[in-house]
Amino acid sequence: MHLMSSPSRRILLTGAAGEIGHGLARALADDPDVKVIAVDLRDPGKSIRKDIDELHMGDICDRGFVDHIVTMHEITEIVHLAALLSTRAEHVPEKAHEVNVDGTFNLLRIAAEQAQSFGRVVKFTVPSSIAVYGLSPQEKALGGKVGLDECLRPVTMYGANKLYCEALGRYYGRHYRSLTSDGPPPIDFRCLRLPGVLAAETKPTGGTSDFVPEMIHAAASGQPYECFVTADTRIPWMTMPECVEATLQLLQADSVAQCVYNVASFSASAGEVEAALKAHFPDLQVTYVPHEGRQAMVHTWPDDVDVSDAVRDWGYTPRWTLQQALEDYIVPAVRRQYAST
Ligand code: AKB
Repeated sequence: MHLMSSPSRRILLTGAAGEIGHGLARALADDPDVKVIAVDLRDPGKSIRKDIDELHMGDICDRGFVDHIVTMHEITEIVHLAALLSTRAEHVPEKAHEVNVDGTFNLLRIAAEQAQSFGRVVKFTVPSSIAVYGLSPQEKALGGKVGLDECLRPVTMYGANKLYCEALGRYYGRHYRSLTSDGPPPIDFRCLRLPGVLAAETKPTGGTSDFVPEMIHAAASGQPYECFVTADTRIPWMTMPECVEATLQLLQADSVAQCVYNVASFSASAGEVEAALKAHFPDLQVTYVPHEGRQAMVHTWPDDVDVSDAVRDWGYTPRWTLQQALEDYIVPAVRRQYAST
């Protein structure tokens, strides 16, 4: 929380109650030049309240609600995290489209109007996902790193929503009203395509990459874990501190050559994570009972992604291997978490 009267960066943080929202709010809390105006449908809880300046509970699809907040605070940046993740979205695809696409469009439109009325560009940052990929079984079998523009054939509502929002953001950020406008586009759009994200402090819900975070939380709380994908299911990962750090790095970079960047730290299968976790939690018991639909979704996601654009353009550095991530962050943090509950 900041006492300074008018911080020059006024950030609207949507989806503040989610896992990344908590981490970002914490990381921004000590910057006296930043005011965080958090938005979520639900109360983010006590732990985040000390880190934010204001909380507004409401729906990002409600134009009047968002318009009022953006105008009242002369918002300079939007970090838009609110979304329905891939598994949840498959249960309610029309609702997912409303939140993931209409919500994003609403915010982009309001940000563009805000930029035009105050004569300055509004920065807009949003996470995308490896769900934008849709590898065929043959492409998946090849393994290895997939590039930014390869295999973009999402099979899920969430992946389709995210791929479209990447394009929509690129339009607002680079090509807005290209036939009639002679000024710069109103939005500085930046997007991180995230892998599975591993947080020790919070449990994920609604995602299809949840099998590894769920396994970690089961290990730390002494519960057996029934994994909904096969042991050889492999996707790229990063930890929550790395995700927050990369988001801040992208936000703070002066200018960026591309609108969308892949990030990830390591690639690991469910079975490799189980083996690595057993070095810390030898009693962990995992059984593999694949869920046909969720397995099929993850099977279209790459084993790994090419992050070289982010490394070159704004200094992204993957920090940890699986073993280092467990030793340096995940295991100590989950142990603390379960010791205090
Ligand atoms: C999900 O599983 O839906 C997300 C993602 C990979 O974007 N964690």
